[in-house]
Amino acid sequence: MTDTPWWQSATGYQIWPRSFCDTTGDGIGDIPGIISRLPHLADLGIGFVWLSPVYASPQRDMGYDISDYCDIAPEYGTLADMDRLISEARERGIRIVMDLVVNHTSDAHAWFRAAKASREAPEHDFYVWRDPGPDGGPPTDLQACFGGPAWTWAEEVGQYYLGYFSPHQPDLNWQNPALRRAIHDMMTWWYDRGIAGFRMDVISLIGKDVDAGVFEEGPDLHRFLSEMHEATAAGRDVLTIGESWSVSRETAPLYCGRGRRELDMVFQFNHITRQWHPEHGKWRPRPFDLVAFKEELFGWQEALADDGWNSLFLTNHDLPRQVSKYGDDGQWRVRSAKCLATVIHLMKGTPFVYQGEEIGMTNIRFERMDQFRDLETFGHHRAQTAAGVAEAEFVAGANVNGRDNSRTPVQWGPGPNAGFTTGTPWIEVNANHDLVNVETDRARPDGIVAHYRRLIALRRDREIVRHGRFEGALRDHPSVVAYARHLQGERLAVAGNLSGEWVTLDIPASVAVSGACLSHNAGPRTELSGRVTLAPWEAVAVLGRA
Ligand code: TEU
Repeated sequence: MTDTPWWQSATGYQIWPRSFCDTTGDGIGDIPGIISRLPHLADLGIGFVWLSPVYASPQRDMGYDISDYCDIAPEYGTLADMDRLISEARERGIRIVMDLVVNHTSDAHAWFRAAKASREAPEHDFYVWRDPGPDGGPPTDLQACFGGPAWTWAEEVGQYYLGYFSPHQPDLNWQNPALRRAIHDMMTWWYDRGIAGFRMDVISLIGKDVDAGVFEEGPDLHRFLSEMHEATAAGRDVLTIGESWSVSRETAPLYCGRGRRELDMVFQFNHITRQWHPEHGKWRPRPFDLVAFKEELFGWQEALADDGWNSLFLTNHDLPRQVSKYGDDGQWRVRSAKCLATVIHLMKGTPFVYQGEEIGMTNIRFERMDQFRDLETFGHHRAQTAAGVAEAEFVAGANVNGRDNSRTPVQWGPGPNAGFTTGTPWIEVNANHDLVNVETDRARPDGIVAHYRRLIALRRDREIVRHGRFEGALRDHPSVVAYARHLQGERLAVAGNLSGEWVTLDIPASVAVSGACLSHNAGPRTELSGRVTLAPWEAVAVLGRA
C-alpha cells in the first residue's frame, strides 16, 4: 500500500507539559523543556507528539480549562516558543498534534465572562443556561464528573449554567452557529501555524441534548463533526483523534469510517473501564481480569478490521502507570514493561506512548491527601468520605487508579528531582528515580527504551505490523495474550505471558509459526508452535510463512 497516511506508520508520544521538563526552575515543565528533549523522542523514532494543553489557563484542571485558545500559558512559554517547537520538531521528523478542548472552556475565558455578565451579550448563548427548577434550585440534579452539582447559579443573569466536569469548566453550547464558527476559525489558525492535527478532548459530548438528558453521542454529534471536518481539516494532511469514553464497537465507524469525513481515529477506553467496579468505578480497585481485557482489545481489533482505525494504549495522563496497573512494578518491572509494550504495539492501529512509559515509570505512593494535586481526586474524596468511605481506604484507591500517578515528573536522571527541575517540583517526584530514569535505562542495550525503539521501528518498516489482518487466539487463557497478524502469506505471531509464573501452553495452529524473531524480552525464539513454555512476563514476536 503506497497511499498509507503517515499516522498509520507513526507512533505517537503524549507529552503532559507540566511534568515533562522544566528549564526555568519554577518547578513546572515548559515548552523550551520539550524542545530540549526532542533528541530523546527522535532517537525513539516517534512520529508525532500529542501535546496536552499548553494554552492560557487557570490550571484548575491542569490546562483542560482554557481561558484563551490563541495564547500559551506563561508558565509554559510563549507563542514564539510554540512556533519554535513546531519547527524544531519538524526538522527531526516529528509532527505536533495539539489538544482541542472545546466541550467547555475555563470560567475565566473572555467568552464566559461576557456570557455571565449579561443575557444580552452575544456570548451569552455560547454556553448552556437554564432557569431554576420549580423549587428555585438547579434545573436537574445532574452531578458533575469531578463531584458536586453540574449546575452553578450565576447571580448576574439569574440563571444556572452547565459545567459537566466542574463549575470552572462551563460547557459550550454547540447549538450556536457563531460559536461553532469561532471554534473552526481557531482550529484553522493553529493549522496555519503548522500543527499536524488535534486530539479532541471528550469530543463525543458536543452533540448533547441537555433537556433530553442525552450527553454522550447526542443527536447532533456527527453533524457537528462533519461540519468541523469540512471547515478545518479537509484538504490538509492532518490527523484528527477523537477521545471518547462512550464510543462502542458499533458506533466507532460513525466517527472514523471510510467516507464519513469526520475523524481519523477514535481513542476509546473500553479495555480500561471494563476493569472498573460496576458501582464504585475506578475508586474501588478490583483484581485484573485478563480474559475480559482481551475480549475488549481483540473485539476492537475485529470491529475496526476493515474500516475505521484504533488507537493503541494502556495509559495516559488520566490513568495509572501501566507497569503498576497491568504489569509488575517490583521484581519484573523491566520485563513486564517490555511485555505490555509488545502486545499492544504489534496490534493494528496507532500506538501512543505516554511520557515516562518508555522507561517503565511506576505509580507513586502517597500517604496523605495533601500530596495529591488532581481536582478529580479531591472532588471524589469529598463525595466518598461524605458517603462514609474511610480516608485510608480512599487514599489506597487513589494510589491505585488516581490521575496523579501518571502526572509525577518525568525521571530524566538519578540526580536531585530526577533532573526534571532545579527548583521545587509542583508535585512530588517518585522516590524510585535513582533506579528508574532515562539516563540509566538508555545506558543499557537491553533497556526499556531500546525495546520501544525496536517496536516503533517495526511499525515504521513493516507492512504486516501496519496492515496485517488480526487474528486473536487463546481467548480464555487467564494469563497469556496471543495473536497473529497476516499479510500476503506472511504471519507475525505474538505471545505475551502477563503473569509472574512460568506458563506452559499449546500454541493453536491458527497462530503457530517458525521463522525470524522480531522482538523478545527474555531470549530470542524462532518458533512459536506446539507446546511452549513462557518465562514470567516473557513476550515474543516471530515472523514466518503462514
Ligand atoms: O478526560 C475525559 C474524562 O471523561 C475524564 O475526566 C475521565 O473520566 C477521568 O479522567 C477518568 O478518571 C478528558 C481529559 O483527558 C481530562 O484530563 C480532563 O480532565 C477532562 O477531559 C475534562 O476536560
